[in-house]
Amino acid sequence: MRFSPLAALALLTLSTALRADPALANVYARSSVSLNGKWHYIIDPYENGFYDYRHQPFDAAAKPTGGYFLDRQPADKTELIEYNFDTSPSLTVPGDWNSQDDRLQYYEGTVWYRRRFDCPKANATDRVFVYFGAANYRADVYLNGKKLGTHIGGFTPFSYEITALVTDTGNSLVVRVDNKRYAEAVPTVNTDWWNYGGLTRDVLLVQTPATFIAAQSVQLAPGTTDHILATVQLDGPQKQQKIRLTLPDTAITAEFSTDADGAGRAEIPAANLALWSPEKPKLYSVVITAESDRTTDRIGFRTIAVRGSDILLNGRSVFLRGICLHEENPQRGGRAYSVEDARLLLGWAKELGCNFVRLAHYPHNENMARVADEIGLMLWEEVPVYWTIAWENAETLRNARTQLSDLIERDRNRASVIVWSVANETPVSEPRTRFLRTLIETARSLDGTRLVSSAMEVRTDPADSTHKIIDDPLGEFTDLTSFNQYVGWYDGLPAKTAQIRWTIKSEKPVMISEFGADALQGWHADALTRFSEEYQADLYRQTLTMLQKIPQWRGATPWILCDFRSPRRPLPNVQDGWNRKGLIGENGTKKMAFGVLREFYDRKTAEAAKP
Ligand code: GCB
Repeated sequence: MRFSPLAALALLTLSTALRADPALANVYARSSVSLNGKWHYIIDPYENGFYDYRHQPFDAAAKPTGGYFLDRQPADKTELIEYNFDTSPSLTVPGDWNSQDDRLQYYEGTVWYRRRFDCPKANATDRVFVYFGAANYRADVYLNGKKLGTHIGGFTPFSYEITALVTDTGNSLVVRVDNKRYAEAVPTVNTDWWNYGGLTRDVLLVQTPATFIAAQSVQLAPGTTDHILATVQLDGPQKQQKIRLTLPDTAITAEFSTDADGAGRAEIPAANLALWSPEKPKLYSVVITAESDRTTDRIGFRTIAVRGSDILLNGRSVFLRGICLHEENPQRGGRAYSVEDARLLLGWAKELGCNFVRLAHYPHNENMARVADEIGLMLWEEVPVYWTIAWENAETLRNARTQLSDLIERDRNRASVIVWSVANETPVSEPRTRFLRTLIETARSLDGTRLVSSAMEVRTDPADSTHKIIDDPLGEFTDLTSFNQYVGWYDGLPAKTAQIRWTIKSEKPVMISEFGADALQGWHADALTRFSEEYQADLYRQTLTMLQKIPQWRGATPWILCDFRSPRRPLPNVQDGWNRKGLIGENGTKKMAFGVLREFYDRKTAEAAKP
């Protein structure tokens, strides 16, 4: 498809009318058309799509024979001329490109996606948005040749309003996705997971009324279990509206108004709510009706707090029987994205006896939190501030804050989410602590009702390798003392666990955010042979014994539920590109250590059930 210069001019005029895009929270409750499915793609490692045509005599009438699409304004890249996508092959969206095309397994660079669609409007005044669940890492989005914007960050949702650009038929949506790694990016160049590229989550065409409910929060009012605090944000010309909120299964109902900025807020008496817990994951339907729009959601109500060394769920001390998870479906291969994937992964966590899951190391897709709400699992959600980050780069901080805020905005109504984590294993330094404190403040200012933490590191006494000290200065600002420790794997053999002495000054609850050992599923040897199932099972047994000596110990998320792909793991015939610390192998078969942890969690469950 090509645009005449005249059409391009018309688009430029329209673009000045395009406004910043409001958030599209609770998107799955909206009327939408899925743009999932087959998208044509072109692999472009040399960025030829941004070839500067101005250096060539450009004749709009001439049909180019070479090249496929060219950007006529490389400086701001606002105009895209498309050529022959139609003859290119297609990738399935959602889905990472690495597991769909052998040429792309290790690819890190640019791929151009194109999809055509029709968009008949239900009402002439409706607004239209294109919504992306995520694209890793950078996405430049063009509709009908006109640039909509650029999004940075591989795991958070974004949308663009296309009301003024979209036509009833024959629209062309082009997305350039680039998953190159950069030192100043979040995450940085160094990680221990596969850098899956592409349009990895749902793409939706969303229609809303002219003024619509752009964001809402419906949660227990802080410090209470009998009041709901509701906030609503309208977007559109008709900012002042009457809002009605109801929980149709109850007598709870409230009316309030939005102000001149479209913001509304009400504290609503809500006696006798059944509180959400992993044992009884009660969700209420919540209906918000404005004069011009209506949304529904299913929301659970619970409290989470820390008192001394205890984590209190609905006022009762709880032990977090957890496990870590990467967003990967080991059986199918590639990134997980669907409700079915969430049911598979979280179903395994349930089978393990968990009441808690750490979604490492970046925001997982929204289905994970929704399924966790439904089946009863508490969650730790995290942003990819991992290992080393450009701590002194202001743009890096802005990027990390945006990823964190977008995650909080997306999942703030999910009862399952109890912890926002701002980082993983970041070596202590002043600039790093300053950076992470800013993120902690961001999380607290957006959501004062959840715990905030970070997976910290252990320090070994230089004079005694069995003396472990937890004194990361960041711990002063987090709600939990959470740290990763690998005694018995990266630090001696499992028997060393029996000698460990801990110095943990803080009284806060200790949450062991990682421990573990690699094991190749199906490979058996004695308990001292690394990579055998026996070694891993023994490490689990001995580590659990060691941790019970920590008086403030209130939970663990061992590393990790399933084996996952990682380019850092090349050991032939053992790793073959997989991190083998899963309790479940790459084919979905459970290893011996799965049983060890399940037994321990069953005991913990039985203890908790005692009056
Ligand atoms: C860690 C990291 C995790 C790694 C794991 C390992 O400490 O937090 O991302 O995958 O160790 O297997 O070494």
